[in-house]
Amino acid sequence: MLTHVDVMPQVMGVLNVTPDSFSDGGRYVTVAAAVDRAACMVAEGAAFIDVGGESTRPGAPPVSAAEELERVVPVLEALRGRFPVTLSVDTSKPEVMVAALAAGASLLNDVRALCLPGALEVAAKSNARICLMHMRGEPATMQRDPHYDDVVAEVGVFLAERVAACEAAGIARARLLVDPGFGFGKALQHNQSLLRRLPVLVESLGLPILVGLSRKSMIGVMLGQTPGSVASRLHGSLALAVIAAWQGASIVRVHEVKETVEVLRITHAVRTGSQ
Ligand code: 7PJ
Repeated sequence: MLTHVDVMPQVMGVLNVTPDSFSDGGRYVTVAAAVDRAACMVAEGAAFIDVGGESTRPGAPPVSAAEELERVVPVLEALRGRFPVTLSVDTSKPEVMVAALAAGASLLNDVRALCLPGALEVAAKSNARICLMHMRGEPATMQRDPHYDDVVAEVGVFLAERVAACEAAGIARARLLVDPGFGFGKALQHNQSLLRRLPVLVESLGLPILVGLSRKSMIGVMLGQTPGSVASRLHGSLALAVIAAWQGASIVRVHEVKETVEVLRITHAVRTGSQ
């Protein structure tokens, strides 16, 4: 039987179209530049392009739906049909979901797991795939001393509840992905526990797991880097991608596609004894 473990994880390339995103803010703000960046990520092996117009970095200010729409819709329209990839939109707002679906997105990647009013209904009316992510709190305050008694159990219960809510709304399980939400209301020890015990979530939820670890501050913490310096997080990001793949993640969301594809190919070859 072919299980998720026998398949090499797919890579989702991050395409931020926010002027304020913490790691590559402002670089891909024009549509042409965003298309070029997407073309590069596709050539490097990305199976998904995740277009995001709301920065969810810790402390980021909220963005209006109008502003988010203005950022993501032209980029999705320009990418639609152009590359053999799944276009994803990183949003929580139902209005943005509707417009993004119309503009060519076929994956709704929601860090708020369809919790905003109306989001579940929009998702149910579409045929899109959906990524349900766990977040504790809101970006503005989520990193202020987060507490869990058992982070893996609590994240698992939350995700199972959101999966159940989706199924109750008529969304087939086959459309769902789940994500423990690394760095979203989690201290280093929580992120480490989630990664160390990822197989528990793989088993208990029985759905493909997407992980976002690329350039996250947990790397800076473990390496003792100055807060805010993201330039030298590549090797840490790759180490975490390898661990996540080994632990059963199905999709890895990253900024550096080429390097990630290489380390995932090696991980997969060792894991399965193939070439
Ligand atoms: C994630 C995300 C993540 C999913 C961001 C960043 C912050 N979506 N959107 N999972 N992170 N599904 O890229 O560091 O971890 S935005």
